[in-house]
Amino acid sequence: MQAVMKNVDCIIEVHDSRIPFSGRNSEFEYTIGGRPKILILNKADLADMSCRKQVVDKLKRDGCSRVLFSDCKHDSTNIIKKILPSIQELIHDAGRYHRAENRDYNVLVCGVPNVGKSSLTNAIRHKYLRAGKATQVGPTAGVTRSVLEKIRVCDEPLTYILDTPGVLAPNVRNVEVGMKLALCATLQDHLVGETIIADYLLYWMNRHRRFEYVEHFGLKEPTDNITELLVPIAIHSNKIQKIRTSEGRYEYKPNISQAARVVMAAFRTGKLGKFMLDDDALDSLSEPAVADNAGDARHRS
Ligand SMILES: Nc1nc2c(ncn2[C@@H]2O[C@H](COP(=O)(O)OP(=O)(O)O)[C@@H](O)[C@H]2O)c(=O)[nH]1
Ligand SMILES: [Mg+2]
Repeated sequence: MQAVMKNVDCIIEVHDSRIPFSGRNSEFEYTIGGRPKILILNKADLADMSCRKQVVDKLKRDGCSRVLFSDCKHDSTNIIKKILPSIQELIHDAGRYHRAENRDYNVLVCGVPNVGKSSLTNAIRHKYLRAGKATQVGPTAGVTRSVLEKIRVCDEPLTYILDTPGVLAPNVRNVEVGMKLALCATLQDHLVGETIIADYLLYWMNRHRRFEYVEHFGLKEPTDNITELLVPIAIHSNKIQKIRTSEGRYEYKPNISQAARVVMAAFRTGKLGKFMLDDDALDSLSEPAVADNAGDARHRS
């Protein structure tokens, strides 16, 4: 990525709207060397947008002056149309001193795996050229495998997007960040373990009093025991495994990891509602500077 950087006029960093802070790699700022950058928070269709303003304010404070939310699946807000003009304006304002003689624009799209870089490139290309998919899209982390694809997305002005595979390693500061990244499928599931990811989701939902899973999976009441959630799901969705015992008999057991995959799929397709997994980063901001008594009590609880 560093090698192609000299021909790049602008960077689109793509990340997942449900985790606007977790996993983004600040070291990357050194690599882009002051080039104009736009941050696209994708999968907005799956994100709880009620704290959108707080998210944008915090990102601005952290140095991301241009932030757009996108949804490549439906583009209900028609944001795809606004991305290219926004980039062209940024490039124009930045002066392109190092590539002023070139008439074409090169935009590098980057971000951690599976946040929708290829989907976004395809959506922009489709908007301007009415062309089909130029870059492969996949549900699992790490689908774009070749080193770099240069894709023409617009003729006037001639604009190319350089789509990278997930060469940016997510910045996993702590276990919780790792679990959020795994839940949003930016890490491959088997690296963390399906049951552990589902258990984190259950913990997160209970902590936030988000009990949509109770009704969705037909439970009687909330639970904080992952087995109590997964066993009925396995039985109900016929995820049963045949196991041979040491005495040579066969036993049938609920397949817990397949049930965990059902839970993750429900989360990842929005069936459990919309989420802002990074709201803890926002809470600390909205904390009053001088805590009143009620605030203290809230904090202790
Ligand atoms: N719900 C939703 N899914 C998306 C969106 N954009 C991409 N996806 C899905 O996310 C997965 C990864 O997309 P892809 O473009 O391959 O990600 P990349 O690895 O960053 O290039 C695919 O299954 C896409 O269909 C979006 O805005 N909303
Ligand atoms: Mg890709």
